[in-house]
Amino acid sequence: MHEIVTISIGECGINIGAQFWRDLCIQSDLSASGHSLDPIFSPPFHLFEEQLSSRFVPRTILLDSQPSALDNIRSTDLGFLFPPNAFISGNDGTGSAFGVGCYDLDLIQEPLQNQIRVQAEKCNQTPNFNIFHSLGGGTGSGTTSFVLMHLSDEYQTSVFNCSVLPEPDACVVSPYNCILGFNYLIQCSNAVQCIDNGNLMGQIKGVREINQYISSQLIDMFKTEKQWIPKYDKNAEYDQRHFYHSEAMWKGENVTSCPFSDTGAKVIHEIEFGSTTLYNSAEVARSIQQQLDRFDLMYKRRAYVYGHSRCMDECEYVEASERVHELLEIYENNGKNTLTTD
Ligand SMILES: Nc1nc2c(ncn2[C@@H]2O[C@H](COP(=O)(O)OP(=O)(O)OP(=O)(O)O)[C@@H](O)[C@H]2O)c(=O)[nH]1
Ligand SMILES: [Mg+2]
Repeated sequence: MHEIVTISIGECGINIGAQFWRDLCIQSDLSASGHSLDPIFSPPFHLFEEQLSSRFVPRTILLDSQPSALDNIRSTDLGFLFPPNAFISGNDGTGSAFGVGCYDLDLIQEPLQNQIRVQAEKCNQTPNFNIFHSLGGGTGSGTTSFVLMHLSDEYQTSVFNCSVLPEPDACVVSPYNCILGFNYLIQCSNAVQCIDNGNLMGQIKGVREINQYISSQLIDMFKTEKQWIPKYDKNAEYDQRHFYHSEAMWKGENVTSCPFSDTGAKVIHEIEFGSTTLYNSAEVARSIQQQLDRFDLMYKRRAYVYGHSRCMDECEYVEASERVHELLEIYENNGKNTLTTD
């Protein structure tokens, strides 16, 4: 089985990553510093690297454009779980701008690329990658897009994204970040689990509790030996890939407490992992459509474009909108009569 290197990007990605590793340590009988509490039981080797004296270190990188979220993790007991070089941060943040997160990476680009290489070299074969991030933040959308391009250029392996869609009252430019980020997900990711923050916030009180819910799903998926992430195929034609990616666009739902189960959206594909079932259905398109509608409306008026477009070419807005429209058309055709927008 391929090892999996997990990259947490931006505040949301780092918070979800922290919850994921904390829960995984508990379930794997590891202390918060990664020491085995039960020598007979081994944690999943594809997620942890074993070091001397029964210590297990997550195969992970935590990355942000500013230090605060990383400092928070360092100040908890998890600060001992991750080695110092797993933390990579810039100084200034992105000001919620995709373009800054994607193209203005002076401080973090080299350490990031080095650390990805170091992690990959520790694996027996080229690892798969797993990225946790929001689509509403400038780092979560923009820097993730940079990482996706880098992985696609250098590693040609499978990439899974756990992508948190912005809630309706997220930052005003979040629809820009979201759709610009989707453009790269469609081109470079093999499977995307879309987490609908707005929907979850209506069902679960507290961000920590939401992260616990997300983490429980991710652990179900990643502990399994199932090779469920679609394989990278560098020879696939763009059209095939496009369809392939849309086939692999998941909306994670826990069958026992599924907030979306009564919508009647046609299920295109479904996978079960323990108590978690992932559905690929037209339902996911509804949340993306809402972001796209807001994106198109704002861009038509060029609202906030001036401040938001630092470092990037404006034609990316047009390209991103076209590509996401194309994706949603595929869903509309697959889940006829089920795709309605409010
Ligand atoms: N589920 C969940 N959502 C979060 C969390 N933290 C932030 N978000 C959501 O993420 C979006 C904001 O993105 P952030 O991750 O804070 O931004 P960033 O990636 O650090 O990018 P910057 O704009 O550069 O700060 C909003 O939709 C927030 O509601 C979290 O811990 N859990
Ligand atoms: Mg941030």
